[in-house]
Amino acid sequence: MSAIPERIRDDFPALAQEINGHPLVYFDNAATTQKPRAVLDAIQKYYEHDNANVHRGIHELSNRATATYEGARDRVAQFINAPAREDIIFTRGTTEAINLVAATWGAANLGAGDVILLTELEHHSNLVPWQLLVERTGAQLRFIPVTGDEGTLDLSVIDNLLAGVKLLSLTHISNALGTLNPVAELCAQAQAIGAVTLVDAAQSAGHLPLDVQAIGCDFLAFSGHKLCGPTGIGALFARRELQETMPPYQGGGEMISKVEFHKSEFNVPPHKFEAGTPNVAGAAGLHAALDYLDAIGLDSIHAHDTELAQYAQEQLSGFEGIRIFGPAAERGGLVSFIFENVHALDLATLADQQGVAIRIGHHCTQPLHEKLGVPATARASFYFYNTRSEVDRFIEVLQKVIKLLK
Ligand code: C6P
Repeated sequence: MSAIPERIRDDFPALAQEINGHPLVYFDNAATTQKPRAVLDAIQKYYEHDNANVHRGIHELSNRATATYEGARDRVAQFINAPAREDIIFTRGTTEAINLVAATWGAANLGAGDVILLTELEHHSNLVPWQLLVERTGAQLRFIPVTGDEGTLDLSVIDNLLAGVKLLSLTHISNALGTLNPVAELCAQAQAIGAVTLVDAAQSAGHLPLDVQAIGCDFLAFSGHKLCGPTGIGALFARRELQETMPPYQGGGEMISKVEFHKSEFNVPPHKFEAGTPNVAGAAGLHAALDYLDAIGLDSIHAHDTELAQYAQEQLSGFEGIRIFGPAAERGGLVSFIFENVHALDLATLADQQGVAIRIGHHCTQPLHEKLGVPATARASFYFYNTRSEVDRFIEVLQKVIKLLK
């Protein structure tokens, strides 16, 4: 097991607390991650020293705020190896990024009968925006099926599924099952037939090295809060050629170059897609988070997370009456499960009483859960600050809880 937690655990003030008289075991990292001091300090420093509005004033503070915001754009571009800083549009997170693509590129390019190919693994954020677009345009949805509890994509009929597809939009890592999808291969196949591609990297950004040029996608979305950054900021990578063809998302300040009473001219991309005062403090925090993660190393983080998931899966498989979901290999750092005759809500509530934080429910993948035939699963999701002894504690708590509930 890697020595990462030993080195960095003290950087996270929230992890040092007790919950219900027990040391916190935070295994809800797929929902949101805890924040290191470097991120908290960057946000505080911004508000204490540099706070102003961006792109407007000629005064010192406004220049500093602009430098903070635009510096974060450079940092995001570098983090995902985008060809240019202009490829990065700041959003509130993954959800807004995907809605932006649906409302702009989708509305301008998809019409009646056009096919949008998704997978059965998708989070509601990569499903509902397309359903809304289908209602407006008459386009249609098609799904790459999952094989079963192991949650891998059934790619045996991918050529048939790709026929006539205009957009392929899929998750990189499933938040519900942990499946790591072969996004580069699928994007290449989709692009070979002229389709545009979007990768939902909400669960992969900050968890493994991301390279949009190696993946070869046209769009990629992620959230800052899932990689040690603050809530309310995320990014959309959008290839510049596509941005040029996309109508604006929202109207307002910042996104215009000239406004008359009856019409307006728009700012150049990516500013055209960033109406209103942006989340500068969020950008400062995101920048600090990316620096923090790169100093540890994304390869090491991925190895650590998947090792913990593997270990947890092994320990869980010793329980009687357990059903474990997700693939054995090619996976992210989480494990989902249910117990026969045990309500997931009872399980999570009793675990919380012992200081163990896990998530239960459909994890915003209701259709997937329907397909698996379960209303809810329990999910333990790991990050680089979690330890093997926390997994041991989690297993010990589960043993107690299951005994109590059965
Ligand atoms: N999944 C989870 O507990 P936002 O809310 O915009 O930051 O991220 C949305 C989102 C999109 N795609 C995937 C694959 C996700 O996992 C998420 C967020 C959280 O699994 C909250 S439901």
